[in-house]
Amino acid sequence: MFFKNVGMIEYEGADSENPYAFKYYNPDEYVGGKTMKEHLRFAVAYWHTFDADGKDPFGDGTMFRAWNRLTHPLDKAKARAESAFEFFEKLGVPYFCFHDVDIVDEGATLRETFAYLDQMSSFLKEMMETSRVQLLWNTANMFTHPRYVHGAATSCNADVYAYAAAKVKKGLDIANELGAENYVFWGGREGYETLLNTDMKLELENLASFYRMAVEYAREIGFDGQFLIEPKPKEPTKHQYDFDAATTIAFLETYDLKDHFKLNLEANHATLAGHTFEHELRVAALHDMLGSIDANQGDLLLGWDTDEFPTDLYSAVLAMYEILKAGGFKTGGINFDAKVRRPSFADEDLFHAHIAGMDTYAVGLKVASRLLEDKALDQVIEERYESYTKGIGLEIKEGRTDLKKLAAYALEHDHIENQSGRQERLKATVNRYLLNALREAPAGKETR
Ligand code: XLS
Ligand code: CA
Ligand code: CA
Repeated sequence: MFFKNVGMIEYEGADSENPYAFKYYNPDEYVGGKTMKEHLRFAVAYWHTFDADGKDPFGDGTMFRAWNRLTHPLDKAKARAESAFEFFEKLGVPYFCFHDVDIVDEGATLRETFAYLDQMSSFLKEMMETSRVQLLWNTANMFTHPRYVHGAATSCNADVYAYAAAKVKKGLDIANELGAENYVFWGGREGYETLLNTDMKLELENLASFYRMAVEYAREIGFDGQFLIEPKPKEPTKHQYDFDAATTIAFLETYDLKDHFKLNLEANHATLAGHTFEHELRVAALHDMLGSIDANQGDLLLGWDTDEFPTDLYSAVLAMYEILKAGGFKTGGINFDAKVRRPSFADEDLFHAHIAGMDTYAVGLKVASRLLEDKALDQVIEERYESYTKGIGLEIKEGRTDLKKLAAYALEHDHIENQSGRQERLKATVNRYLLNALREAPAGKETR
C-alpha cells in the first residue's frame, strides 16, 4: 500500500468538510438520464500523477514518490503501476491514460524497450482485470528523447520516422491488448522552428502517410478504438502543425483522413492558441469531430502550458455545455492532463487535486444540463437570428438568392436596424444557474 493514510473517496455532499470526500461528484446521481459517472468518464493521467517529480527548468524535483525509488526499470515500473491502481480505485475513476515511456523507462535499445513494454502491458492487463479500471487511451511519447530533435513523423531524418512508426505499431498492439477506447497522437515536435530549413509540403505529406499507416495497421490487428489527434499551437515547437481544432480538421480533410479520426481537446492548448476551450469544443462538434478532452487550466499571468487542475467552475460549465450539446462522450472522457504545483509535493495532494477537478466538472455537468433542459440560452439566439426564418433571410439560408437579387433588395431596405446582442444578460443567467445549482447541491437527488 502506497497511500496508507487515505481510504476510499466517497461523495458526502456540499456540506461536508472532509477534504477526502467529493462535495459535488456523486457518481451514481442521475443528471439528464445518465449517471454522473457515465457522463464524465474521468481518467487519471499516468505521467503527471505517477512519473512527475516536480522538476521545472529552474529547479530539481520536489516530489519523492516511494514507487519511483527502485532502480531496475521493471521493478520501478511495477511498483508505479501498483501505486497507480491503488490510487484509481480509492478515487473511484473508471479510466487511466498513459504514454509508453510512462509505464516503463526506455531500454538501451529499441528491442529492449519493446521487451519491457510487453512485460508491463501484461502486468497492467492483470491489474485491469481485477480492478475494473479501464484504459481510456494510450499514446507514444515521440518528443522527449533527443532523437526527436527535428520531429518524429515530420522529421527530416527518415530513420527517426521509421523509429517513431515502430513505437506507434507497438502502441497499437498495447492498445489492442488492453482494450483501449482510443489511441492518441499529440505532435509536440511535429512542426518547425524556421521555414528557412523546412520543406513544409514534404513534412505534411509524411505526417498524413504516418496517420494513414496507423489506421491501416489498426485495421489489420483488429483494433477498433477511436483514433484521436490532440491539437496544440506551440510548446515545445515554435509552430506545431496540429495548431488548433480548425487547422487539424482541415489537414485531415485535405488528406482524406477525416473519417478515421476525432479530436482530443485540451483546455490549456486552446488558450495557447488564443481561443477559449468552448471555442475549440464548438468547432470540433460542428464537424462531428469531438472525441475526448484533457481537462486542465492555464494561468493567464504565466501564459505557458501550466497544466493546472481545473478549478474554474465557470469554464467547466461552458465546456460541459458544449459537450452535452454535442451529445456527450462516446469513446472519450475527461482526462486530467494536470499536475499538482511544485510546492504541492505531498502524496496526498494528488488526491486533493483530483477531487477538486472532479467536483469542478461535476458542477459543470449539473449546471450545463440544467441550462440545456430549461433552454435558458436558446431564446436569445433564436431571436437574434430571426431574420433568417422569413423573407430575404430565408432565401439566403436556403440558397435561393444571388448577388443581383440581394443588391436589388438592399437598395429598397437601406435603413437598417440592429438588435442588442444581450451578452451581459446571458452571462448573468449562467451565473444564476451556477449559484442556484450550488445552493441545491446537498440534495443529491435522483432526477431521471
Ligand atoms: C502536452 C500534451 C501531452 C498529450 C499526450 O502538452 O498535453 O501531454 O496530452 O502526449
Ligand atoms: Ca494533453
Ligand atoms: Ca498540456
